[in-house]
Formats: sequence, structure tokens, C-alpha cells
Amino acid sequence: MQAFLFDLDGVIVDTAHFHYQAWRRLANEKLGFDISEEFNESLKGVSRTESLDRILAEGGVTLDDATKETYATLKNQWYVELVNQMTPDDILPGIQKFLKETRDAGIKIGLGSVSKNARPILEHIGIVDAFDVIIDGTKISKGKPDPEVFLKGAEELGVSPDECVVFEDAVAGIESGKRAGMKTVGIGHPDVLKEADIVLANLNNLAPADLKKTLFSE
Ligand code: B16
Ligand code: MG
Repeated sequence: MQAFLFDLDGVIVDTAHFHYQAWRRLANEKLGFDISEEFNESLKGVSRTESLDRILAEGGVTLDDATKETYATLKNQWYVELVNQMTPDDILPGIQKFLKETRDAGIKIGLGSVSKNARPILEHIGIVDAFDVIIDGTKISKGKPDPEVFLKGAEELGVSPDECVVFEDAVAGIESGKRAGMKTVGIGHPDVLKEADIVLANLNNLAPADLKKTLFSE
């Protein structure tokens, strides 16, 4: 167990909720329909353009490329307004302690996010220095469930994929980690994250050593 790779939205901070608010506002104000929280699950870990395509398909709306670009930019402006209000208090419970214990245990730490806003968010909440490597939407060409984001993380950290553990809250993210050949820890509900090696409600009360026993012992 050489490295931990963390998803951002829904694992480090609850920006998944802000993405939903911004997409919902776009659907309501510009597209003339609503999107449910359940449908929003299918957008987690999916890139901005792919998310908009899925929303348009959901509402049965067709747009030309220029309008799609305009709407994706507008959604991002609304999203950035929301994330700019975040403070270090928005870091999810148990994360800072877990990151510190991971570093103390000599395990490398990477971020694997599809978001182009990942680095500014980490700077905003004051934990950018906790990461040895940051792979975000500016460094990859394929969103989750493609394994690119996590494979690149392992490569930049100089570790083999089978020595990595991925922490993810999204179905697409768990698939991405598995396709990369990594162990996966789902953060959320076992009914949703069925494919994860283990599922936890959060990282409270978890020590890195516990994971080694659970995930790597034969
Ligand atoms: P942006 P993650 C993903 O981040 C989100 O889960 C997904 O909902 C979002 O559409 C995507 O980032 C792109 O984000 O519009 O900020 O570039 O879960 O991979 O950390
Ligand atoms: Mg996520």
C-alpha cells in the first residue's frame, strides 16, 4: 500500500451539492425542466461537457454547440460563486486527521479529480499542501469512469497502480479506480457504491493501517 488517491467532490468537500445546485438552476432557468437529486448521482465524477449532454438528454432538449458552450460556462460561473463561499470548515469530517495520519505513515497522497476547479478549491480551503500530486480536469482528456485520472496519479507519484487505494463517492469514480487496477474505498452508501471493495459513511475513525489489513491481506 504505497499511495492513496482521493476524489475531490464528495470526498474532501461536499461540492457535489454545489454542482447539483448550479446544474439545477441552469435546467430550471434556461432549459425549462427540473433535475432530481437521484439523477444528479449520474453526473458525479463526469466531466462538465458530458454532464451537460446527459442533462439535455434527460430533458429531451437539443442545442447547438455554441449554446452548449455558453450554458456550460454559465453553470460554471454559478458554481464558482458557490464554491468561493467555502472555508476550511467545509472540509468533510475526518479528512484532515486522515490525511495527516496517511503522511505520517509514509503513504503518498494524490488528488484524482475530473474538475477543472480542483486546484483553486484546494487552495481556497487551505489544504493544497497536503497533496504530493494533483491530477485535475486540466491534465486529463477523459473523465471518469475512464481510468486515466487515477493512472496518471500513480504515474506521477511513481507507484504501481496495484499499490494504490482510491477514495471515491461516485459510481463512475469507483469504476475508474477499478479499471486502473486499484483498490477502492467507497464513501457513501453501499446500495449505491456496490462495486467498491469496501464502503464507509466517512473517514472518521479510520486509520491507514486498518485499510492495509482489510484491502491487502490475502
Ligand atoms: P468542473 P470529481 C467532478 O469532480 C464532479 O464530480 C462532477 O460533478 C463535475 O462535473 C466534474 O468534476 C467537472 O467539474 O465543471 O468543475 O470542471 O468528483 O472528479 O472530483
Ligand atoms: Mg466525487
